[in-house]
Amino acid sequence: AWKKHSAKEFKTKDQFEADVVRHIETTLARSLFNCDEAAAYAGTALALRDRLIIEWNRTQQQQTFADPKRVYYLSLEFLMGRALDNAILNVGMKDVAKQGLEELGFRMEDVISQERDAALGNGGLGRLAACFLDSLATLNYPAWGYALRYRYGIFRQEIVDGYQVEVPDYWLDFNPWEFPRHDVTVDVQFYGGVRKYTDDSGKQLSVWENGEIVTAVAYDAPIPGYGTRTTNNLRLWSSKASHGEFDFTKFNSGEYEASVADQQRAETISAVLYPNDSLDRGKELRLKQQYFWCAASLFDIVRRFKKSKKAWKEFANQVAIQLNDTHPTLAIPELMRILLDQESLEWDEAWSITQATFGYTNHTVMPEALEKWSVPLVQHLLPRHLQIIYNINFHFLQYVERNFPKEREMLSRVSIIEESEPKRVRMAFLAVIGSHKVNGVAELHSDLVRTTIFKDFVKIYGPDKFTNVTNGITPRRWLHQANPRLSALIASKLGGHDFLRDLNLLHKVEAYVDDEEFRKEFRAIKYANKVRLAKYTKEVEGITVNPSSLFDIQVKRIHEYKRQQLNIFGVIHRYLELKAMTPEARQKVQPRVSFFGGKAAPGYWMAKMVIHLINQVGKVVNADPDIGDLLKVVFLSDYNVSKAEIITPASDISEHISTAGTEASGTSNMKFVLNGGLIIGTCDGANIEITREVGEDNIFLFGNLAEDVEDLRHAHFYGDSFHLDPSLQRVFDTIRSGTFGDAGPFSGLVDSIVDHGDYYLVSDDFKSYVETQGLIDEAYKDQEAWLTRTITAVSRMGFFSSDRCIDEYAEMIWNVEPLPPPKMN
Ligand code: 26V
Repeated sequence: AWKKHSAKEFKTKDQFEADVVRHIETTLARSLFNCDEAAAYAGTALALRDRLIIEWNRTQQQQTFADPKRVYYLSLEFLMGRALDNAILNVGMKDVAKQGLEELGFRMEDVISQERDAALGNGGLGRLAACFLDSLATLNYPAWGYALRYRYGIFRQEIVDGYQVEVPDYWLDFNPWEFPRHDVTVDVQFYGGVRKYTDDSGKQLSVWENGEIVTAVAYDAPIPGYGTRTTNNLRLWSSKASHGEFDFTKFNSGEYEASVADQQRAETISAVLYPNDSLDRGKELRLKQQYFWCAASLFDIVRRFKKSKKAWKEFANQVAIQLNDTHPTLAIPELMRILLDQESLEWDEAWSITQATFGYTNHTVMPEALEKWSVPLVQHLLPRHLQIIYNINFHFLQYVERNFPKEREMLSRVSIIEESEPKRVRMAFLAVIGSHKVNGVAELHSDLVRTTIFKDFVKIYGPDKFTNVTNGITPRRWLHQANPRLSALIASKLGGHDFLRDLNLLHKVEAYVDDEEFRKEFRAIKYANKVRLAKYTKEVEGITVNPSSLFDIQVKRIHEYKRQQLNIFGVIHRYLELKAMTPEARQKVQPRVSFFGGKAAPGYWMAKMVIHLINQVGKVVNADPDIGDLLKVVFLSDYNVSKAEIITPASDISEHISTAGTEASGTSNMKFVLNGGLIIGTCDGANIEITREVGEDNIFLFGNLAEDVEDLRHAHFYGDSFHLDPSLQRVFDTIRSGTFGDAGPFSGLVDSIVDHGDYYLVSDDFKSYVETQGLIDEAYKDQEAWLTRTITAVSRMGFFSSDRCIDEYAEMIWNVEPLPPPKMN
């Protein structure tokens, strides 16, 4: 009943065309006669935006009027990618736009690819947030995202001499999707001090004062749902000096330079996305970003709540705030500060409101990624918040002491304050204590959360506070948009595109697994997608690959725990085996292309050396006349969301091979299977649930299990002398001999395994990895059986929609209901 028929309302292709032309000629002041693809993109985006804005405004009016409980998703990262294609799809104008553009002499694909990615994120955590916004709008939940408007998103990656070089990503040149709200500002304070005073009624209060003020300015972006008029809001905060252009007092007294410097210092806060996704370096600017964003968002949320004139006890019935990892944890003491110092609530009432409001999602159990801020730094930057944190800790520890009088050692283990030198605030503990629910992102991960990092807290609060919500992906972008032909094939059999809103309907595809016509088209689609990637690879990386080869793809951030090194060692092993074969033996070999892609954090040496090794191996292997098409190695530079849309549908096999227990979920694993590829993977993250859904025959699992990791690590240090599989030894010898260029840069990689305990268990899993790749080669030769497996797997992927995931959050964590979309008239 909530379906809309916007294509009709949005009139005809002629009107669409007229709008595009009008925008090109007036808004952009360009002539149609020298209209290039960039101008065509701009005109199209602006024309579409006009339609979008109407639904957006109505949705917001509707939400203001109905005043339902809203969800606020606080995430420092939203890896949105391109907006145009998604907006066209979601407002139901695909055909109109395509035809209109054709008449103007443009191909839709070319126009769409003019847009720069909005790359405000590092990897999985940021892309998950973007999928969630899509699902929240599609399911008609009243929801806002809050983040920072970074001037620079994640860096662009260039490969120079086989090494990663980072180039700034200035993405705001032309961004038709954001709307500055110069009237929506919040003044945010830093530094200063706390003064205690007694009010008229004799109550003791605190005030934080004499700090430095920076102004947050709101920029809004519309988030259209698919097949609904609901268009939600993503609000990004930009920082500027509180006195506007420059400080007039300073300016008038001749300190022009100082006033400009002040201005720049303020703008630095939202200048750049931190390109790390694991190592926490505790930089002051990062803490400033976090507080700036939390304070502005909380002020905005509280302002909206206060308009409704409801009592404070209603706050958590009107507001659900989800913390995407610990990055927004300062929102907890900030809400306490507002309730205590500005609204004069008593501690207990303020605390119960706060706890009922927040939910916290954990995305990693790896110790080096858990945020801990030094107490002196917090004291300096946020003196009032430190007091509140100490108070929260005091109340919490008292509770623990009362309930577990015999376990005094527990107190120091669970304290928010780590007794190190200097002392540090454990943000994850603060997030757990200040939230009513804590969730992990896949079953194994949520189990590890409960049994490792938050074990004591399960005992303290009981098991119900901890839950699992397995991640998902939006089928709009990751099926329909990335793989339109597969989406069309499925639609032709299922009688329409309803599966894009209810992905469980995919199960009906399984009925066609033996349908010859269906199989033929399914196979042709996969081949076409491989041809497209081959073409891209030739154009961009200058490497020729044969689309009939098995396409093996590993694209994700480069990290030791994700084990791209295991993959490239396996590739080297394959190369050595091929070299040792007779020409006759080579005839029987399954040709393969190994694709890699992903960014390394700029300061992460090991990750950068992995990139270098991949490129060096590629140079040698790709030029070896003995090898020809039997093996090619490609590093796809600057992996991002829009490139993922080309890469994902082209895989036969994708690699998700993290050390068991280290990858919280993974989401690209879901994308690849949904697009008709199979997985080689470890028993880690969501791979386990994917196996349960698609069946053990339709996935290639290998390697040690999470439960054995600790013992294996121990054995590396204390066991009998370290012994390497001979084939891995041979790989290392080959690297050391200089076959892939100067071995110097690679010594760290090899030594980390041979001399430094092989923390990620590459040596333990190597043999089983190589054997499993052998099974894949054999299985791939039976193309019919392979096709059956891929079709079966696709039909069983319904569970991994982010729509399912968002419904689970809504029910188990937020207690929110959808709001019927606005009526149009
Ligand atoms: C941590 C840190 C630490 C301090 C420096 C900046 C920074 C930035 C991001 C992070 C978060 C790391 C956690 C993360 O990205 N986890 C990934 O989340 C995905 C979505 O749940 C999941 O699929 C991946 O398995 C998980 O690695």
